Amino acid sequence: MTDLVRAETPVVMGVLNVTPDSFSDGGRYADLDAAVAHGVRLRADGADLIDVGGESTRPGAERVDAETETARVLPVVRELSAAGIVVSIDTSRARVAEAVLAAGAYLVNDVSGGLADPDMARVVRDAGCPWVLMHWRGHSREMRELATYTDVVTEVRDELSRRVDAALAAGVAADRIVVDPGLGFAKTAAHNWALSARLPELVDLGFPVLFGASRKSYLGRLLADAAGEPRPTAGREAATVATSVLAVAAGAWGVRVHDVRGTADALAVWQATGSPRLVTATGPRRATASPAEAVTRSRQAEAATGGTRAAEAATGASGGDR
Ligand code: PMM
Repeated sequence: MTDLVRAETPVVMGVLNVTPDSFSDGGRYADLDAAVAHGVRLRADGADLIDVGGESTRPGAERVDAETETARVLPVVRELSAAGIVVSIDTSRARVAEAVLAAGAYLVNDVSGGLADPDMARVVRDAGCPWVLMHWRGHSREMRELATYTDVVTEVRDELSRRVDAALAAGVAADRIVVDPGLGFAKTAAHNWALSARLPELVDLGFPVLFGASRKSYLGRLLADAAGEPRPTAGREAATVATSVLAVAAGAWGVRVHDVRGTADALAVWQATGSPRLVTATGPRRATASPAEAVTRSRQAEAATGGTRAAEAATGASGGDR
C-alpha cells in the first residue's frame, strides 16, 4: 500500500460518519449497506482514504460507550478494507482503534491528540500506523467553555507540539505523525479564521498538517443570510472547497471533507496550475484574521437592518452545529 503520509500530492480524506447524530451527516449512513455504498462512492469521487467515525463529536454531544462505537464502525471498516479501500478510523478510544486496525484500517484519526485515552499511544506504536493528532482541549460536552486563547495560533501550535512530544516519547515513529488544528473543537469562528489565515505557522512544526473545515458552522456564519441566519450545512460546499484549496496552498498535507468530488476537482485544478503556494516577498503568507472579519462584518452590517442574530453569526457565539 502507498504510504499516504509521504504523499507529495494533497491527500483527500472523505468523511463517513456512522452515527445517528453528527452535525452534517448524522443518521444518513447508520445502516451498513448505505455506509459501505457511500464509502465506495467517496472513493470513486477521488478520496484517498475514507474516515469512518462512530461517535459524534459535535459540541454538546454525549459520549457513546466503546461497545456501541465499535459495533458501528467495525463492519464498515471490514467491508471497505476488503474492497481495497484505504480506511482511517476517527476515534479517541484505544480499544476501538485496536479492533479496527485488526480489521484492516490504515490510520488512526484521534480528535483528542492522544489525550482522551492514555493507551492510544501504545496501540498506535505497536501497529506502526499513521496517527492524526488533532488539537483538543476536552470532550464535546465542555468544549465551548474551553475556547479561550490569548493567541490561538501560537497556543494551538504549542499544545500540538506537546502532543507530538508525548507521542514520540511513547515510541511512536516521527514519520507516522500528522497534526491537525481541530477547527471547531474548543474554537470560535474567529479562532478558526485565524488558524486558516496563519496555517503556515502550523506547517512549520515540520509534520504533515490535516485540515478539516468541511461544512463547519463558521462557514455557515460567514455565509449568513440578510437576517443573520447561518447558511445550512448543505449550502456550504463552495466555501468548503475554497478553504480546502487555500489550506493546501498554505502547505497542508491533506483535507478532510464530506463532499469529495468538489474538493478533488478543485485540487486537480490547483495541481494543473503548478501547485502554486501562498507566498509573499517576505516568506510564507501570514495574513491576519482581518480579511475574514471584513467579510463577516460587511454581512453583519447588511443584516443589521433586520437581523437579530447577526452579532452571534459573526462571533460564533451560538449555533447547533460545529
Ligand atoms: N472534525 C470532525 C471530526 N473529526 N478529525 C480531524 N482530524 N479533524 C477535524 O477537523 C475533524 C475530525 C467533526 O466533523 P464531522 O462531525 O463532520 O465529522
